Amino acid sequence: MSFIVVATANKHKVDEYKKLLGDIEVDLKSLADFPNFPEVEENGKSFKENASIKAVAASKYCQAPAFADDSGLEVEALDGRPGIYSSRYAATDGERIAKLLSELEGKENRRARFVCAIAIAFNGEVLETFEGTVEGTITLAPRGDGGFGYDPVFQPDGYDQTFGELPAEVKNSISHRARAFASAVEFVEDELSLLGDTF
Ligand code: ITT
Repeated sequence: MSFIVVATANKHKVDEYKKLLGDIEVDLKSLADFPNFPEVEENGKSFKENASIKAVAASKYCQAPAFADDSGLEVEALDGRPGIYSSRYAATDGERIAKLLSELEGKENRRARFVCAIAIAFNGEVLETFEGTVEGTITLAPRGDGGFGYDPVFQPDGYDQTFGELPAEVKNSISHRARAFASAVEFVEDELSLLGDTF
C-alpha cells in the first residue's frame, strides 16, 4: 500500500492526524519512522513558510508525498505572539503556559486563536498550502489534561470547557488542525487524481 509522511516529530500531532484521517485508506508514516531525518531549520516568517520547509525536506528525504503542519497560538493582547514561535516560547508545555498566563496577568483582552498551516509536497516541490483557525479565549488557569501544548488554557468560542477538558472528538471536529486538514483532503480528492493511487 502507498504511504504518505506527516513531517512532524510531535507525536500528539501524529495522533490527531490519525484520527482526522478517519476511514480514508492511506498508510500514514511520521518522522518516527525515519529516525535519521536531519533536523530542518524552521526559519520561515509565517506558518505557511515553515510548513513548506518541513514538507519539502520530508518529501525529498522520504521519497514519498509528505505534508507538514506548522501551528501555534496568536494572542490578541500580545500582538499575535507567540505565533510562529509557539513551540520556542519556553522549554516545556508547563513553562509555556506559565509564561503566557503571566504575560496576560491584569489584561482584560484574553482573545486568542490557534492557527494551523499545512503544506503538501511531492518530489521536493510544494503542491499547495492550507490554513485553518479556531477562535477562543485564554483562561485564567489551566484546566484539563487532554490534548497537548496550550490546550489546557484555550477555551474555544461556544464552549465552557478548554481543549484540555473537551473530548478529543470535539477538538478534532473544530480545531485549527481539523479545518486546515479538511481543506487539504478536499484538494487531494479534487485535484490530485493525476497522481493516481500515490495518495
Ligand atoms: P514539528 O515542528 O515537528 O511538527 P512542533 O511541536 O515543534 O513539532 P510547531 O513548530 O508547529 O510544531 O509548533 C507548534 C506549537 O504550537 C506546539 O508545540 C504547541 O505548543 C502549539 N500548538 C500547536 N497546535 C496546538 C494544539 O492543537 N494544541 C495546543 N497547542 C498547540
